[in-house]
Amino acid sequence: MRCALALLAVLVAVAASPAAAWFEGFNYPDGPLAGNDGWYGTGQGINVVNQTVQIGLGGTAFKATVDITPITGDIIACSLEAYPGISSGGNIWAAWFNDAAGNNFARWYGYGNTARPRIGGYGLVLPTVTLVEDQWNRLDVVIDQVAKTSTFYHNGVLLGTLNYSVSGAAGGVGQVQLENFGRSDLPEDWILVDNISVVPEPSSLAGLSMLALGLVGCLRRRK
Ligand SMILES: [Ca+2]
Repeated sequence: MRCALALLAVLVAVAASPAAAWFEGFNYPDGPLAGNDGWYGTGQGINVVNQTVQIGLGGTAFKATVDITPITGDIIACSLEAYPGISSGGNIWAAWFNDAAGNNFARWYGYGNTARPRIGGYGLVLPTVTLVEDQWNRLDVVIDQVAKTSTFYHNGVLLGTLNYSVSGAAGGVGQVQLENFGRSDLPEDWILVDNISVVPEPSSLAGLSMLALGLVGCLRRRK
């Protein structure tokens, strides 16, 4: 029942918004992510593996980018799932949620088994979170375009809020990026990412964002 209510909340939120939600499940053939359905970028180490994306294993430093029809609204929820892989203690990956011009609203970055909230390349960070091993972890960001803040969650637990105004991001989320740091000194380190979504919510329904977050946990995970 709780799932049904959460699903209804999401459907209402999406239906009431002028912009559609965006979802990426990486249902592509194994191989480089770039080249599939709008994803671009040149480098090695961001690959589709069994309909998820594996980042790391050395490779080269680059970002796989997709430009999307901007998701607008006072409140925008951005989510992804991450499965921790081998970590040697050096940062190897990042996921960026940007505006159409590439200015950053929020990003995650970390080792193969950690994630840390940050704004762009600025020194605005929250403490590092260790991902739960042997399972998919949910990472959510709720962007408030009025307050210019991004609030981060790990598996539904509030991590904190950062103000992104320094980046100049505006106009909604228009670009998503996955980054491989190209750590040739950490050739075995990796992480999996899947099910990235960007969902607009009118401010009048902002309170429903938590229900939407709960929905993800209710849904049986798809490949
Ligand atoms: Ca998938």
